Amino acid sequence: MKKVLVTGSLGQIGTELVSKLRSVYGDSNIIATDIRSNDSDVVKSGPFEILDVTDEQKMFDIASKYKVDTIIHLAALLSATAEKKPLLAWNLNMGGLVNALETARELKCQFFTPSSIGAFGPSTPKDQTPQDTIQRPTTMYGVNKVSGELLCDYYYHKFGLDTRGVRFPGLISYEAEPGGGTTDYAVEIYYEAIRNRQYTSYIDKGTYMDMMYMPDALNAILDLMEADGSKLIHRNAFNITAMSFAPEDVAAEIQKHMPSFKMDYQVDPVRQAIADSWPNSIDSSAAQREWGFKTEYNLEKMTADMLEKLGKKLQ
Ligand code: AKB
Repeated sequence: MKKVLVTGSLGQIGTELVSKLRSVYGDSNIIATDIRSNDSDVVKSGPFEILDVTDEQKMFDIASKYKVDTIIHLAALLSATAEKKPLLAWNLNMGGLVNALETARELKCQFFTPSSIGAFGPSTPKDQTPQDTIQRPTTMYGVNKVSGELLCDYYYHKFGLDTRGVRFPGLISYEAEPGGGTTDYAVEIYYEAIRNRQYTSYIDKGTYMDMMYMPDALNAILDLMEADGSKLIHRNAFNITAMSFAPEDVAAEIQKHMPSFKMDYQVDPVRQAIADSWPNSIDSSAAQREWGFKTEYNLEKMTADMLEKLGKKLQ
């Protein structure tokens, strides 16, 4: 039975991951942490501690107090916010990661942290981006993600720490909204469709990015953590994806359920430049081969589920 510390538990991934982990490993075995608190299930349904991930001593104290054997480090600033506040992004994203890795090393924990399609840049092959390829990102977030991938590899080779990770595409979910990402439009569009039957996209038509529905992302984390470590060649930065689409594709899919839905564009140059520097679609065959990565949701199935679940939530 695992005992897991999760950082950034009140974020988009953390909110759903904590509840999934609690259902699998038991409420008291999942220690949720975040820099803030609220009255959500994450805080109420099991152990919860306030943690600023730049405070290494506090992270170590919490991990020791609960005798955790696994750390899932999610706390980070996303791409668009990191571009607005690059120094804060460096300090939080890299400082938090190194503190989490050090805590894991001292307590001999298994370790997971996500990388992102943001770890690629304009000189990376754009279509079916290979697992191993050129990584020269032009964003602070991308610099953090490439550095993080290398740092996790380093802790594995140098200290034998069982580090694991994936490169997430844009994640779409209805429980907690993302914040400060470039792919957030693909979540906002569903909220606005239900609320106003209208969405103004800050990402231009024809801009393709990889995406994934949250249930597939959560299964990927659990599957990779449970996978046989001896079979993992790429431990820390597996390309994973479920679909690749542009804004007009998701609008057309929503219109199948909601014919009156309309979308127009008001392109945000900062987020558009980030999106333009990322792949159109990535190749996830290494993840499929090494630990059986698979997905259930394509754009059609995800849209039907999002509109139904979000519709109920916003009623
Ligand atoms: C972002 O847009 O910053 C994130 C990501 C793809 O890493 N959703």
